[in-house]
Amino acid sequence: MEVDYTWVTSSDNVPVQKLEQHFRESFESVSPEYYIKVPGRVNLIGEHVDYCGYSVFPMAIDQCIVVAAKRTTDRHTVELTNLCTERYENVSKNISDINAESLSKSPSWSNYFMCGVIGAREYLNKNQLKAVENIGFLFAITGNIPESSGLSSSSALVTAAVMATLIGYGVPISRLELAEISAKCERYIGTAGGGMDQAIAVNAKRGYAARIDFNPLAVKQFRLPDDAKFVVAQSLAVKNKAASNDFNTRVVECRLASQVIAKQLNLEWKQMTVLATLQKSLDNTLDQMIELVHQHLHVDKYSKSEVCEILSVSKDQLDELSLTANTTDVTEFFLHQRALHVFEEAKRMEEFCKLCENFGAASDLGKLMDDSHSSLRDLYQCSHPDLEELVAFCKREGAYGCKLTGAGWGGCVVAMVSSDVTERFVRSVRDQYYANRETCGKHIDQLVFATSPSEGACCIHVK
Ligand code: ADP
Ligand code: NG1
Ligand code: MG
Repeated sequence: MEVDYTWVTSSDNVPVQKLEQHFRESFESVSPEYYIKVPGRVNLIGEHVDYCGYSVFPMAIDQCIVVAAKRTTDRHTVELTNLCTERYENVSKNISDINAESLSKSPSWSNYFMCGVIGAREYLNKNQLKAVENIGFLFAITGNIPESSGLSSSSALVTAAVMATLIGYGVPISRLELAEISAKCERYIGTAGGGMDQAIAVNAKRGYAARIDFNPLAVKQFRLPDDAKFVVAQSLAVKNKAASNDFNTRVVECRLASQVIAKQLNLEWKQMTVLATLQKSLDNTLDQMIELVHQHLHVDKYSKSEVCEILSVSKDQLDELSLTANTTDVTEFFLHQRALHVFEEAKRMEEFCKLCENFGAASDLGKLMDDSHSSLRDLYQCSHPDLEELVAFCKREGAYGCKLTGAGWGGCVVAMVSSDVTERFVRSVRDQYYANRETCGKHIDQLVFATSPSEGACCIHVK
């Protein structure tokens, strides 16, 4: 059987030919029927605001997850094998044994994939489920998105799993719906994320960054300035977001900030689960929301008892109403700082979009990225010493702006540099920044690379 590999040629180093071979070796010499490719992303601005209901500005990158797939009719199992590393063990599960509750127990690679399988099955109605009851799957996975580095390897994997399952079942879905169900089912792993990663992975267009709005989900394509390029570099510190409660603590702090302000304003505070809902119900501007933060949230940390007292609830009630399963033991919350970051970052995102629309100066865009990073470090406290060193290096080398991208606590930075000097810039990071650092055997081209907006997810059927 002939496979046309040209659809992945833009994704350097994705060994699709090897994947096909690995598939055949793993699954009794049968060949894949179809392939799914889903890209990672870099977020230019609007960091840690999607789960508060605010808009973001990411673009897809060339690095991607690729799944080779075949349906089976003689067994009702999902069989997984992964070419990336031996750490990712083979897994075989009966489809009826996969359930959402068990997935948050461990953020293993296969559990991310199973989130997608469940997400796809939840999309089916009863009749459709009955019609596919004898279908099982063989899946082989590879990819080159640096994992746990803020480039959204997790969402590319989950979204690919949703697509691979729905396509196998022959169930059509719109791109917006696909993004929404992929975001929902990734939460089964335990992280209470927003929908940025899945929305861009599915809706990206080559050559465009996108502004993504939520509630309802909407995607608007944006041209980036011609005179600037974006360079991604790894700090070498990794952070799996589902392995600690740091990410969810931020989500919860934003929720509590919203509810504490709402209570003080005599609003229905239980409904104010995200900051954007509070803003909407007050019909306020972002500047007015910033004012409210200063008026109603103190800078010192809040204890859990203090939050309970303000909201007039017991600790158990607070756990139930506002916290996630892995944040019930958190004892202190920084509400002022987190809410201030979100409202100011939402403003920066709006300014960034306006500048892109009006062909604004690259230096002004860069300044917004710098301010975003400072806020993530100082107010949101999700930077890392290695990220700080890398940001400082990029700024010294002349980047217009530089910030951490994704959730932080490690992972990558994105630097905006003049198109004329991109090659020189990448060379300096490569030759000077990484020269004396332990790079854990990673290829230098994976550590730092210039990137331009890539295409969203696609499926290729083998002829
Ligand atoms: P990211 O910022 O990359 O999205 P996350 O902490 O959200 O980081 O998710 C990282 C996890 O996603 C990894 O620990 C692994 O379980 C899974 N993952 C990422 N890439 C792959 C891959 N190529 N194959 C299998 N699992 C992967
Ligand atoms: P990463 O770091 O790529 O896992 C996470 C969230 C995003 C967003 C960013 C911060 C998930 C799946 N992803 O991305 O929704 O909140 O952090 O802007 O939860
Ligand atoms: Mg992720």
